[in-house]
Amino acid sequence: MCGIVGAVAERNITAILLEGLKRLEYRGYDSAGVAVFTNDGILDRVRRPGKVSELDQALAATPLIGRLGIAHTRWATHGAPCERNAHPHFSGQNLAVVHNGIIENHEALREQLKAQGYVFTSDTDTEVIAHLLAHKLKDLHDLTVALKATVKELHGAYGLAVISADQPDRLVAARSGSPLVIGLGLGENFLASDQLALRQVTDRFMYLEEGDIAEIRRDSVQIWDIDGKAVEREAVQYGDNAESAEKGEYRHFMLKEIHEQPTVVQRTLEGRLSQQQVLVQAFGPEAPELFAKVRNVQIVACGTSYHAGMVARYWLEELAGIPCQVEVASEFRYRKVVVQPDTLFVTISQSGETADTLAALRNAKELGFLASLAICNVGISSLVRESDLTLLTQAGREIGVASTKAFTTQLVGLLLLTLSLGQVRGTLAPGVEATLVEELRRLPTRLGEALAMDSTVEKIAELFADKNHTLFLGRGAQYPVAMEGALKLKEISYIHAEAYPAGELKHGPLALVDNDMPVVTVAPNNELLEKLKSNLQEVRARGGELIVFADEKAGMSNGEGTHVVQMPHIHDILSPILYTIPLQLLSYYVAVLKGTDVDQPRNLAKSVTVE
Ligand code: HGA
Repeated sequence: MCGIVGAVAERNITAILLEGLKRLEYRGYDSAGVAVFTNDGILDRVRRPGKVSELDQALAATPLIGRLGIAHTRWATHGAPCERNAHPHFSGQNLAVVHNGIIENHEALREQLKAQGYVFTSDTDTEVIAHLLAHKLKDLHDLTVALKATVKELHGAYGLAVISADQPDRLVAARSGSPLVIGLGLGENFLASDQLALRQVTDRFMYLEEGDIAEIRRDSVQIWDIDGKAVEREAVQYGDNAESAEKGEYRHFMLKEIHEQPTVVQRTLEGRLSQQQVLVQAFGPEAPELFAKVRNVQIVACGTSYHAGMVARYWLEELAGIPCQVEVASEFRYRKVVVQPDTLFVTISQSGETADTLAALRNAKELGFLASLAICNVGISSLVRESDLTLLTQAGREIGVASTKAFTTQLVGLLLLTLSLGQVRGTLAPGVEATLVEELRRLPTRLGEALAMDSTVEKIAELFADKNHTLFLGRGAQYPVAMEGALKLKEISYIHAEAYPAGELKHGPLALVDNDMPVVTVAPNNELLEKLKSNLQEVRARGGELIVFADEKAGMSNGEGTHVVQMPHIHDILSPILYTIPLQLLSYYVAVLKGTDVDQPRNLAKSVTVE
């Protein structure tokens, strides 16, 4: 979703900006544009709805040649995807702005600026930034100083890049809730929302932190922090293969992708949270209006994505009070479905090309659903193209066939959906959204703590190497986590694994339990803990070996035949995301011990584009 590229150099920068946009295309967008301070001394722009290639063609016909410029790929949140709404936005002829994110107080600012005589030419929230900045410049004169004053009046999330024909010696930028990175060159410097966009011009980067303002000139970079204090940010140098399709220090892509989870969860949250709320428009400009009408949710997905949907059902009903059904796509598409009025149809897919999910979406269009929403990791996919609304997860490229980081980012997306629906419909309990927004902000750190247990889980894996069957148990929202744990183990270690809701144990599977059947359980510290503990006693009484991933406050400890791995404490709602991590690590290390082809397990494919 959305991308920013900027450059200040001694050479023509248009091709660099375009190449940067192309490198960000995979995120998904609906229009693109570029503004350049040309060698003729004017600020000029070209914008196009559709693909960067169309912008490219337009620029071939009307070249913009200059040494200072900004460019953008837009994924509309405020105003339809069309040329008029595409970035860069101008105020007058001398000031251009590109923006990622959402300005929540845009309506109030728009009214104020209109009253001051500013004329709006787009429906975007971004245009208010351009005019507000132009207004501040009248008194403050200096672009950097005016930007500092402007951001003080903005509520919401933004990554901003600005150029002015009056001060063409610099590119200025601001970050709050939407990432920006400065690319350092020799006698030239760059800016982007993701370093990937700049890898063709530099390998040295400086990441802006929350609240930072930057002034980037050809031969210098100055940064001020949220309190206005001049600061230095560390410059990092990457080797050739950072973030590319290389395993780096990791033995397998799967392990690399497991360890990327704090970063990609962080990215999935970026630009989608304000201080205390989820920004509903992150789901698209029509989302607030549509969400207000939703009375039911139908989720359809396959495999790991289906498990994400199962977790979401617990969240949607518990937090937002919205009835939710979840079904595997291959079943849904072939049965006669009764659709409740005002039902939002939600699909989940990493690739956005999963054949059954896509077919289910196409069928759903005939069935009278209110609207369709895709939670997907690939912006240029059929699922995204064919859905009314989209939330792109930002997991980056996932190469391991067994999905890991795509799953946890889907969960984050589904929790954002739950809070958005609850917010718009006014069904959340007081304070819940603010608490969970704060917890979501802390989530990457918690995931990092869970990943630090890597070597503990590696030891536990030894218990499985000679086993042929395993049982995974969970209660509540941990039941789908147990299902996902069992699926991972099956997929890559070829050990037969089944998941059960722990309460179902004595209704059948207990008959299988003996000392050859390890039982894996996830036990956060919630109101179901005592019931779960009783289930575990039932297993121990039959000689079953227990592996329990338990909250550090759950009061569980190692005993004969019981191996307890203490997990960092986390808010119960977020526990399915955290407890997924040790189960991923467990299946990974069991597979390594068994010597299977971890990244490309037998008989399986990454993107299931056939039925
Ligand atoms: N809210 C702005 C920018 C959205 C965005 O981040 N797009 O990529 C808009 O709707 O133009």
